[in-house]
Amino acid sequence: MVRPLIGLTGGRLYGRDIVGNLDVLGDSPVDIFYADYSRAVIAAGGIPVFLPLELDPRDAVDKLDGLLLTGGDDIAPGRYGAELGDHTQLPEPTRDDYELALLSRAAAQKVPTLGICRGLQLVNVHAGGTLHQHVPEHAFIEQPGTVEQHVVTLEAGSVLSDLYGATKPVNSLHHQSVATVGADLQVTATTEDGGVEGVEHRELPIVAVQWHPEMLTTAATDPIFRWLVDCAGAN
Ligand SMILES: [Mn+2]
Repeated sequence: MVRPLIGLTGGRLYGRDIVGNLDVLGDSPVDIFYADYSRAVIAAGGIPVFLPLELDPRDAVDKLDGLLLTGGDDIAPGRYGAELGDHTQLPEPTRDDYELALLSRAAAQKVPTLGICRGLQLVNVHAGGTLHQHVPEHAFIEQPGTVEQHVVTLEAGSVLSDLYGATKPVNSLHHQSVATVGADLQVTATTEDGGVEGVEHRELPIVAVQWHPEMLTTAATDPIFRWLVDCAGAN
């Protein structure tokens, strides 16, 4: 079997952000992604491909079998009609533009897509939904990402319940969350406090989770990466 190509999004730093770098490289862009994502994709049988921000999103998606929208900084609130909140990070218009365009192309081409954390929020904003800009009670950023912080309840009959069963303990490293749900999305994972932790598109192969499966100790066998790779392989 040919291993499917899975595109990974990431962030951008500069040489000056990297400890010990040479001054001459201070203004040089450095594209980054967390290897937990690529490791999980490899373990699930896929070939991860990093997607640089300058790559035409249509060219990228048309070569890919699947897309993984990864975690990262906050989406600019203007994307969902809100003002910048006191606790919201400054906008990164290039990454927002790029990932929204990737998702548009993936949806148009029915390319299987998994969103994680920021990726879930992006799926929701892309569908016209909005975000709560600060939910500190879900931001357990002082503890390792391997620690399960709360349980999510999965909607019967959904992809997520097929993968995990009725409930699942998860980590929680996010300070934003879904407020109003976008068009054609179904909420399929929730917390006791009413938080949205998983959404699925009603017609397209798009699944997104608010937790970080790639950081849990079970990452190498987490069925959500197998779902992405299997759907991508069948695409
Ligand atoms: Mn949470």
